Amino acid sequence: MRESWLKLGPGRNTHMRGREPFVEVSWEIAHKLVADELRRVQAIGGADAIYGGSYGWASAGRFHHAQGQIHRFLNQIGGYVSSRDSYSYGAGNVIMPHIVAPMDKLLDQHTSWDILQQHTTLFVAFGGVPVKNTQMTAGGAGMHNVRDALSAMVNGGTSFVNISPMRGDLPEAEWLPIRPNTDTALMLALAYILIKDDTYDRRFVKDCCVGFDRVESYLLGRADGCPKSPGWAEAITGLPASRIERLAEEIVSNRTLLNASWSIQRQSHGEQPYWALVTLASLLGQIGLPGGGFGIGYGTMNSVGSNGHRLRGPTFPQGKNPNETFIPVARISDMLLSPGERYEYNGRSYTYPNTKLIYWAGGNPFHHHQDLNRLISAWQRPDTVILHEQYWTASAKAADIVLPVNTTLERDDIGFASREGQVVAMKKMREPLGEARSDFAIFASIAAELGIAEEFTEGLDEGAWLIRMYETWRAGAAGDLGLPPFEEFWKSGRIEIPSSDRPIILLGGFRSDPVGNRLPTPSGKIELFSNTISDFGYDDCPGHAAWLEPHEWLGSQQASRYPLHLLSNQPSRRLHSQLDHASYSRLGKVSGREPIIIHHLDAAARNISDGDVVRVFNDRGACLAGVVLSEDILSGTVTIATGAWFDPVEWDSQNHLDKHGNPNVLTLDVGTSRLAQGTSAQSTLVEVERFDGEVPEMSAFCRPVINAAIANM
Ligand SMILES: Nc1nc2c(c(=O)[nH]1)N[C@H]1C(S)=C(S)[C@@H](COP(=O)(O)OP(=O)(O)OC[C@H]3O[C@@H](n4cnc5c(=O)[nH]c(N)nc54)[C@H](O)[C@@H]3O)O[C@H]1N2
Ligand SMILES: Nc1nc2c(c(=O)[nH]1)N[C@H]1C(S)=C(S)[C@@H](COP(=O)(O)OP(=O)(O)OC[C@H]3O[C@@H](n4cnc5c(=O)[nH]c(N)nc54)[C@H](O)[C@@H]3O)O[C@H]1N2
Ligand SMILES: [Mo]
Repeated sequence: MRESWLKLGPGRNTHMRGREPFVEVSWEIAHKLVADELRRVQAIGGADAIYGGSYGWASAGRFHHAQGQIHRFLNQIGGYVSSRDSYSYGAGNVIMPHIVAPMDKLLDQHTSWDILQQHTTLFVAFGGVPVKNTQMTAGGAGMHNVRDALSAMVNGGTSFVNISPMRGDLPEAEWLPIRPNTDTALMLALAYILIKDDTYDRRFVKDCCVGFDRVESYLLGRADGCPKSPGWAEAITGLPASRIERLAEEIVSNRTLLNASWSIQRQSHGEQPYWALVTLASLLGQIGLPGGGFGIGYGTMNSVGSNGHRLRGPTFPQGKNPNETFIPVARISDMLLSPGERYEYNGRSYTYPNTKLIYWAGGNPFHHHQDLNRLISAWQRPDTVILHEQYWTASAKAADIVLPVNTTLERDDIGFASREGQVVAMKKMREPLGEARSDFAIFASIAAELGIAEEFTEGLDEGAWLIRMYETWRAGAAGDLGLPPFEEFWKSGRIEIPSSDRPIILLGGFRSDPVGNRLPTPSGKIELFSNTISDFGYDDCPGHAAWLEPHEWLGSQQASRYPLHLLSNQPSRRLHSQLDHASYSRLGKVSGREPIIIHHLDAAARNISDGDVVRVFNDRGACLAGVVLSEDILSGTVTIATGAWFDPVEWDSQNHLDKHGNPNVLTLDVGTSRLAQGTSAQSTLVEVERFDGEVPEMSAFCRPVINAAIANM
């Protein structure tokens, strides 16, 4: 427990979060204090006073998944404020159902690599197909197929074009180094050429789309006097108009797959690149053909493009949240800083609740959220912050009550992810370290304090829950697979789930019968123009795909002060911030700091050499990083991967230096638009200078001060 919280009570000295000693207490005291505090907060503010959005990955099987545990618990005690959408594809999640279909439906149907291999002759990748990202899948990867699939396609003669500020996103390809955040302009110009040259697919547009006229008028510049021509796009994207012209010819004359990473919608107006992608693919008319059309996420996770069985896994029942209040997940600082304030989301107006208590399990907001200095201020608002963790992450250091959780190696679980072809008996490898307990055991004890032990556990222990979950699944969702009973499964350790034998082609059914297989959009067709969105009246998300300037990019005014565009992509040596303290991640550091990739020319202009420690800064914050010089990044762009443990010199909101290199001290905390309110992390400008002073020692991986145990109170 944070010292002031324990000695003085909730809400006291909250500005000291992150810089005060902790005091160790027994589990019994901790359970009781948590239960009492939950009761107190419920009495003064109801479910609206408890933020339990608890976004994050954790790392577990189907039972110990922290999100399932915390949400079941909070549902049963009376509800909480939840979070919607994701940091992964917040903008995509809201825009796609309006124009094609929900993201999860689309991701589940992505044309499998074997079909692409047979049919695709040109693969155009906005944001590449970074193989580093396919090391994982939510729930656990099975066979890693993407690297082999890419090689097979290259060997089979498929051409690849990598449209990205970084060559390494798809090294097998021709590299078109695009200025960050300008993909929409390129896609619109390609669509413009298809219309101008009359090479677009009139039949597909007529049978499968609505709203072509409006888009045509916009592209040709009838509406705004500005044709979205290759010359127009050259000025924005930095790619030569002649190359854009040729690319338009190439996509028309090939069986072309147009892929977009998720990163390109994690930017201001992040709805637009996806709408523009769907618009371009519709004009091309290959949607629903084997190997043609669009993809949204080849190269984001191992499972995208696998031909594994689409199947829900065994589930730990969460029940229902009796409280309807939610926030779009990336609006957490806004919520904490502005209770009672109104905001727009997806066509409706909402009010931020007044948060008194944050309860988190399985996430690291002081890694994942944008503008961490702003988050520090926001984090001081609630009376109490409770967090379950395995490690002393920055978020744990900034909590009032930290409940130590055991790791995946210290408990039994069932491993499963859709399309990964297996279910795994995740057997405990050793006893938990120290007094760590599972999230389930912790919630069960707090539930007992609150008098609802039986509701939470249903009388089952962890082992009995695994059996129930497996058997319910075996008889239900997995009924067709003929799986063995639990005991046999557990003994065998792993069961393979056969691949699906039908070829999977994204939107193949819709293409062959657009009326019989109508899409879940209002028109049943692809909406190149959406009346629904247009009627929302948002100038930051109009009724069709449009080029809208990002808040920050190389073409904006701020670029004169902060001339480098900072990208923060997924790290190749870890999953987000997890195990950053372990040797594999630390081996990737440069001069002890998180690497920043800088182009030779940008470095030379600043007198910076390989291996230097630099200060990266803008008006929102500053961090140190270790320089990696490169020619494989567009000059004017720099990259720091996410996930270096946040390590401020001082834990207050005065924009202190982060000693380690977490890009989120620099990123912008503004919603993508009023439509989706997703994260705009990739729309960030910075400056970089050599750090000539004495480099401060890192403390990210040090424990906070923990005072001796208090036996009873
Ligand atoms: N600038 C920038 N920021 C980004 C992104 C970006 O591209 N740029 N990407 C965003 C994206 S897509 C994502 S998904 C987020 C990821 O953000 P997070 O999901 O918050 O990141 P993780 O590091 O995976 O955090 C998981 C935490 O759960 C803990 N944990 C593991 N197992 C358990 C368990 O069993 N129980 C409990 N209680 N805890 C456990 C781990 O120790 C770890 O601290 O980051 C987002 N942030
Ligand atoms: N190893 C590893 N793999 C992971 C994760 C991890 O933490 N570690 N996290 C997983 C999670 S939760 C998610 S959501 C996915 C995310 O998947 P993505 O969002 O697709 O992955 P990123 O690595 O953020 O971005 C991919 C590339 O996009 C490029 N890019 C960035 N901005 C732009 C732009 O404006 N235009 C263009 N054309 N390119 C741009 C960058 O060069 C970057 O390398 O990755 C998953 N895979
Ligand atoms: Mo993500």
